[in-house]
Amino acid sequence: MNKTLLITGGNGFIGSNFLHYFLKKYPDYQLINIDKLTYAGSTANLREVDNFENYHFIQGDIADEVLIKSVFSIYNIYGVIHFAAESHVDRSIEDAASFIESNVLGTTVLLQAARESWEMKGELATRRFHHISTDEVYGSLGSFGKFHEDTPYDPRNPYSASKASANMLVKSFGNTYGMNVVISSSSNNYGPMQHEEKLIPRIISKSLKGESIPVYGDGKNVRDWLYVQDHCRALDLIFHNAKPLETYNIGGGNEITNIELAMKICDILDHLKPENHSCKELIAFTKDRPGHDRRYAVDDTKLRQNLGWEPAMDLDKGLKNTVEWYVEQWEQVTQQSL
Ligand code: NAD
Ligand code: TDX
Repeated sequence: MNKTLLITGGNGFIGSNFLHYFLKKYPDYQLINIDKLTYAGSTANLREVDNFENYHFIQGDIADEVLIKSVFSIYNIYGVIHFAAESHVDRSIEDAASFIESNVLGTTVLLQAARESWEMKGELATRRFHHISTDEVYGSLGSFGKFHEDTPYDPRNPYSASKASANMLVKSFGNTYGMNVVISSSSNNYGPMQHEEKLIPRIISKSLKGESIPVYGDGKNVRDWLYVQDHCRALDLIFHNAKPLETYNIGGGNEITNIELAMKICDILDHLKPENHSCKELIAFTKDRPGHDRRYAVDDTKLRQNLGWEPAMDLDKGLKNTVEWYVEQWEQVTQQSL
């Protein structure tokens, strides 16, 4: 049977990597991508799959109730995989409003439209709503321990507060209406097509431009890096196999401090572009992010044991692939402007 899935935020970093992966793996699914094309959404990210017969694009806002309800009435949506969100912590610290609008209200509009449509068809318990969430909802760790699926939420910045709110709304639709919802909470993703505002692409682009590379505070905050393709494989397994109302954590198994990560990227860049500035000399410690979470790490034993997933990408190789991808993009742009 041809199934139609609604993907939200497919022009962003993870959504576009997921669409590449899913469109090729499942030619029998029809995928509808709804994306507002904010500053973070890029049509270039989907150039390669744009004219696939099983892909359709709608430019629109998930918080637009009329639009979302009409999507559910026109298409027979079998499942929703919900990526769309304002995703950058620093921006949420500057102004939280768009995070509430897209992440909290937008998620609620989607849940409500899916519920109404699926209830009418008598399929509320069988069709699936998958919310893509983050380990940031659990708060900040000290030197030891990891977040588990049942760790209480303790979001500490407006972005993570909006994602925790969205998670709770998703769970409430499962509990209250018997909707078939699942949540996956992953650690920091990296790989091609990520926006330059995020740490890894920022280090690369600043270095290529010969500009100072800002490392916040003492640079010893720890993140656990997950290659985006490994995340996509986990999402595939979770969407197809998780039980209703389950949460799965997804980790990379690559905990590293920001400064050690910056050094690794600089080593790769200095090797690839020896004619450029020394990347390491561009690193500058700056004022810390307010309320900066110290360490994130997730325990993803449940995903490994129940669904047989494990990350395939080694951090050094993943970083090399990522740096090479950005350097190639950079070279294309600079050649075009000559
Ligand atoms: P991104 O910022 O790169 O992309 C977000 C996409 O959503 C963009 O294409 C944007 O145009 C779209 N969008 C934003 N608001 C919208 C709205 N109101 N209506 C329709 N489209 C809208 O984000 P990302 O890094 O790809 O993250 C995707 C999801 O994964 C988010 O929900 C994020 O919270 C979650 N997540 C991200 C990471 C990470 O490391 N990047 C880790 C864990 C979880
Ligand atoms: O210029 C920088 N310098 C710096 O030191 C930037 C942009 C970041 N940092 C630090 C802050 C963090 O400790 O690097 C770390 C990573 O920062 P981000 O790339 O902004 O990611 P983070 O805040 O950890 O959040 C990310 O992971 C969880 C994503 O942006 C979220 O969408 C996801 O939910």
